[in-house]
Amino acid sequence: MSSSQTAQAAVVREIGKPWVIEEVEIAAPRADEILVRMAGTGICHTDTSCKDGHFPVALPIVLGHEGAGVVEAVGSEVSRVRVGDHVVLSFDSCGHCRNCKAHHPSYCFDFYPRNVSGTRLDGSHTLSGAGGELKAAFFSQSSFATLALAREANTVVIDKDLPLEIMGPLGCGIQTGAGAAINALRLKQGDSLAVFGGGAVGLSALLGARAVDAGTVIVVEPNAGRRALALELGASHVIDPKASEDVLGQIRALCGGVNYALDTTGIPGVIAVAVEALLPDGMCGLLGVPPPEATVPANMMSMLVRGVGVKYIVEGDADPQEFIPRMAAWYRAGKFPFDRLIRKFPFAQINEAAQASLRGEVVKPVLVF
Ligand code: CXF
Ligand code: ZN
Repeated sequence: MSSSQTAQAAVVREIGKPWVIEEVEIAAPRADEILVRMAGTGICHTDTSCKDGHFPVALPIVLGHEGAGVVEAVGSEVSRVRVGDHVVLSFDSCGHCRNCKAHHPSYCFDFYPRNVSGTRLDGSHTLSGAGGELKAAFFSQSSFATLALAREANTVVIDKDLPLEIMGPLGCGIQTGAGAAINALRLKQGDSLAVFGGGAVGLSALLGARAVDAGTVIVVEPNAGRRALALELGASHVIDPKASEDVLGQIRALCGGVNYALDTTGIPGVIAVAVEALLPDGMCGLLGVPPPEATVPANMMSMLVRGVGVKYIVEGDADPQEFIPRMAAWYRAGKFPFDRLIRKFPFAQINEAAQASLRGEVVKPVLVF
């Protein structure tokens, strides 16, 4: 494929305004790029945060970073991915910095330029539309479009018998939650975990904890439907933070405290409770996008006497090439029912899908093409 093609893409032209589906021109794949025809793509909270101005990106931009589809063309230097392959697109990484070499690509020293700058690393644009060039290459994909350009590093080949339309969220939201529990916190059989926020990331942490046979898992979530789903997916206990002033007291009453905590809310007051709920040698992982001015609200003396820690975890500290097939295998074996989180919407209903998720009616919206 040596020339550009026409595609349909959801464009953000103004912060806080709805996505508008427009005709765009997508560049032909370069030697190290892969052109993918989208089958389905998840909406992650980060996409909505970018659209609504809570996470800064240059405009106008095509977002989308949980794509799944069929490979339509590959550049001359691509060796591992072939035309016709079914793929999940994840985040991009350089492959040669200290952290990439150690198989921690989500801490790639080039993570931000490769994933959120809106252009290729050399500053060139991959999409243009009415009025000129568009920011795109979001997570080296911009998958809110019928066609996406990816790189070998963020393209994961999956088996053709898997339900391609719903596989995209394994590339970010589900990997972020499950990976945080499994790769970053290294939850072991019997370990206890408290998850703050029962959205897609929090419930994926629960799924991950169950896949590795963790012990008590408590989900703290104000939405009754999500609490009910958490129980169906194997939570030991759920807590409604709106019904009680004392979530910390409730956690202590249930199990004395937890080995690990994961915050998916980014809310300082919630994080303060998560850190206090830790038993000695515990660790609290932070996953939520915080308000820009927020600082970590932890009492250092209280942390010292228990020897506990707090750490931001990016993309579940996962190597997508290894972790996505692992989650897919668990799914096939019935040990990781991530499809329970998903509701499909036609691509044209991208705004309705995002709204339904923000209202708490849908955990993980997936746009299908
Ligand atoms: C994002 C969160 C914001 C920083 C980049 C990674 N994770 C998933 O969407
Ligand atoms: Zn995401």
